[in-house]
Amino acid sequence: MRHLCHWRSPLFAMVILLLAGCSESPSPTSTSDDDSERPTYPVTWRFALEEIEGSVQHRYAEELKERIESISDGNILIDIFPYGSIGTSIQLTDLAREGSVHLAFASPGHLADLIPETGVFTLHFLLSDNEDVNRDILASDELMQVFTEPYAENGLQLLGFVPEGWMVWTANKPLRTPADFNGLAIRTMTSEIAAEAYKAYGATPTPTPYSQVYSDLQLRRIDGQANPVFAIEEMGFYEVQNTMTFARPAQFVTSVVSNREWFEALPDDQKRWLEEALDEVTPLAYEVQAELNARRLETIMENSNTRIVELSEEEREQFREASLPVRETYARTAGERGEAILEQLMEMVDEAESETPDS
Ligand code: 6CS
Repeated sequence: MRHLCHWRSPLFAMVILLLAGCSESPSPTSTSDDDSERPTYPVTWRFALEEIEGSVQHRYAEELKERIESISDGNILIDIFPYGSIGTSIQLTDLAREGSVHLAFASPGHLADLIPETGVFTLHFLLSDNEDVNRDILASDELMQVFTEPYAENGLQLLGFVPEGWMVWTANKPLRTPADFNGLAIRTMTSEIAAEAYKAYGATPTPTPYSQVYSDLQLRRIDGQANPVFAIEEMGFYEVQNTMTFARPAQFVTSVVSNREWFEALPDDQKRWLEEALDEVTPLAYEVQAELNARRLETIMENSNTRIVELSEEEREQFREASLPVRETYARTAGERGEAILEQLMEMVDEAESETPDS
């Protein structure tokens, strides 16, 4: 596994104190359009990642940093905090909500206990099998609009959704049918709805922070986990699992967020720089994930004897059927607004697929 520093340490506590108290950046609420209150440039924005260096999120953050620093003529600097430097996904979301970091990634698999509507992205066989269809839906203003309020109610400004590739199951055996999950202790992301997806297959879901997955697999405290290929490679999960099953149950979707008050108080030029940079980075991130997922599968195959299992459409269909009741669980927990989002997403997928020749 690549370097991952541990945050349950005095160093972590110190970093949090530094973030909270000793910044040269304006506090999230201190900027204004009034010239007399304009920040003294350069201003530093802190961007917290749920993934380590070299990951999709890291590449996204580097591209954003390059663009912001260039559009702003060096007036805005971005400090990137890769995973392991300041906390787990849930801790990063808390830091963004309180304004200690300005920007962060917040993946629905962890976020859905706080914002139940986002749990829709943990549902299996909901989005299209066509990744381009999913890319366009996830980048659409229509989808952004329905999620803006649920994020805002929790102190967050939603800045975009980013797909990071198909979830791939790893275990020490192929997972060809729901029966293969029977009693399997599978690590899931930490929200309840993320666990429900695997309960539906008869598994024993074990919600666990990302940083703990490698050691839990190694110690046989869990039997399997799900993540995109790039993550399986960079986190070393393939070193402690012998089989990867490609069932394409769902895309790994994450969201980019900022502290809401900070975003609303940004001077117009800074807001424009941020929005312009985000618009440029989103399509690029899609290419980055495709390239990283393909290249890292080769790395895994070169460096190990990992068995690769690709499910047939008939095999996938059994999982699709078993997954459907979880949509009702989602609708119950995410309420009326969540249910409306689920229906809207299904309609968007149907419509986009009917307009896409090869889907
Ligand atoms: O499995 C997880 O928890 C993590 N997986 C990825 C690909 N990104 C961040 C997330 O926390």
